[in-house]
Amino acid sequence: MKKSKISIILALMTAAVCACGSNTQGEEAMTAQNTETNEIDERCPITYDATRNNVSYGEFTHGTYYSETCQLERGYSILLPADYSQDKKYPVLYLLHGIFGDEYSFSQDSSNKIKEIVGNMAADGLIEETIVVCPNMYATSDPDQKPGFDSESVLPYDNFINDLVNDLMPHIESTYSVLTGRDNTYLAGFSMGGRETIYITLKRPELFGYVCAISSAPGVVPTKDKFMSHDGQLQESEMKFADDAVTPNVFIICCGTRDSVVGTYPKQYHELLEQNGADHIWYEITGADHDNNAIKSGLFNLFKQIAYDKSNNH
Ligand code: FER
Repeated sequence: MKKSKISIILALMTAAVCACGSNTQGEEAMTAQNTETNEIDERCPITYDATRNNVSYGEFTHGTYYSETCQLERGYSILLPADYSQDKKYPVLYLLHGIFGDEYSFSQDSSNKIKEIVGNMAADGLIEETIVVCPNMYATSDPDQKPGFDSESVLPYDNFINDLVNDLMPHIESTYSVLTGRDNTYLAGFSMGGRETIYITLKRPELFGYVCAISSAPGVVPTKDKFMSHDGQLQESEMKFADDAVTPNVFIICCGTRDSVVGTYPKQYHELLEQNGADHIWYEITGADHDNNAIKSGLFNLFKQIAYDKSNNH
């Protein structure tokens, strides 16, 4: 056979294998290999952030709730599983955006692959089908107030703990068919959302069993960076759980090694938590900047730890 013919046949065979979707032996082997341990994978494996043609993914929709905290009607995006049904109950992940973001930051950026990661991991039976709620984290009662790099302009982010706990979570729990309690309630955030994730987790650890703070912004403790001076939500010695507190089953702090925005602040949080005896997992994503590589990694590893912990401990 001529060389050109052979290469055409090879190309067709490769295309046929690729078109088969996820149920190739290779991917199944990868699934088993990657997810039966609780080891961290620095990068979200391709098999989890890829669109598979045999999986139905959920879609984001938008909802509103009345916030007593802000005295305003406020919005959120929500990712319901494709076959969401009132006859089932689902765990919920609250996912917090970065500075200048809003409830559309995650839902309108298809590159973060949230739908795919959650859908693929559920399709493989690793995690339960999970609802993802993306709030607007700027909890102000003044509709004209805008975020910025000064103490007053970031206060509404620090106020989000009140809006989340007192207004949004009760709304979600009474509106959707959700499992409640800390083992079914997860919290994650990126950058400014990572900072608030750490703060909320330390303040209210009884509410969230599984937590991941990705590329967290400075300001949990006092510091000055290239953007502003931070008064600090907590003193360094307070960066821990209360002595008698129940603590998260999984608390991940992670960051890219090339983060050009928050630099080594996440590592500093890790070191403070370690010094103060607060249990957590710390890892770095080699080569990742302040970007979706870090987000995909954090979300994948959060769900992987949830899968492992729930099948081994809970
Ligand atoms: C800061 C550095 C980074 C800061 C916020 C950020 C409020 C947030 C970045 C992001 O959300 O992407 O000093 O102060």
